[in-house]
Amino acid sequence: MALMLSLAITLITILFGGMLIWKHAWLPPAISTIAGPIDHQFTLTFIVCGLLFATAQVTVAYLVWSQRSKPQSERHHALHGSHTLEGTSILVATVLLVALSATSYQTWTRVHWTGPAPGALRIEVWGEQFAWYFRYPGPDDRFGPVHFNLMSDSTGNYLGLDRQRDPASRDDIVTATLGVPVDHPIELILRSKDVIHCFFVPELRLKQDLVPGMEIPIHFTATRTGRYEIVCGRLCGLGHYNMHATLAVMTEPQFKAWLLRMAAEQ
Ligand SMILES: [Cu+2]
Repeated sequence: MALMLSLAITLITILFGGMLIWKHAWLPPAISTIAGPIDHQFTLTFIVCGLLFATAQVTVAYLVWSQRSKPQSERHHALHGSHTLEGTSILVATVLLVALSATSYQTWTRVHWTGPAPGALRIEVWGEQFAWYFRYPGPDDRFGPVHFNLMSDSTGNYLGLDRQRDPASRDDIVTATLGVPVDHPIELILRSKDVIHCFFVPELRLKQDLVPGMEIPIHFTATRTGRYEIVCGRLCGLGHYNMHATLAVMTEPQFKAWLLRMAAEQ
C-alpha cells in the first residue's frame, strides 16, 4: 500500500511537471523586443517553483516508502513547535521570493517604466463593450479632442470627434484593426469608454488594463510581420468573449499604403 502511494505521488509529480513543461512550450512565438526579458523571467520563475514542487513531492514519496516496513512505534511523527525547521523554511521561502521579486522588478521596469524610443508612432487604443478602436493622429501628429456627447456607434463616430470644429480631429484616422510597421517603435495610449478592459497580445508578451478616465501608455516594437489576435483579458460583461481585434504587423511601405487607404475611408 505504502509502495503504491509513493509510486502514485511520484507519477503525479512527473505528470504535472510534464504538463507544465508542455504548457510552457505552448507560449506562442514571440514577436517583440520586450518578449526576451519577459520570457526569461517566466522561465526563471517556472524553474524555481518547479524545483520546489518536485523536491517536496519526491520527499513525501520517499518518506512514505522508507517508513513502510517499520512498526508503528518507530515511524516518524508529525513535528510540533520546531523553531529550527519553521525558521529555515520561512528563510528559504523569503530569500527565493525576494530574489524573484527583484529580478521581475527589473524586467517590469525595462518594459513598462521606460519611455518609448524616440520617433515612436503614437496610436490611441480605445476599448468599449465589446469592441476595439484605434486612432492615428494623421499628418499633423495631434489627436483631436474627444467629445463624449458625440460618441455614437450608430453613426460611426465611435470616438466622439468633431471634425467640423476641431482642426486637429480632421486628419485623425479611426480603424478597427491595429496596423503597425515592423521594427518601428510604437507607443500605445490605452483608454476606455466604459468599464475596465485589458489589452492583451500574447505574441507581444504585452498585457495592460484600460481604466476609464485614465490614459495609460505602453510601448513595444514588433519584430515579425503577420496578423495576430488582440483579446480583452479582463471580464468586462456578457459580450467579453467576443471582444477581439487584429494586430497587423506590416512592412513600412505596406503600412503607409494601408494607412492611406484607412484615411480615405474616414
Ligand atoms: Cu473584456
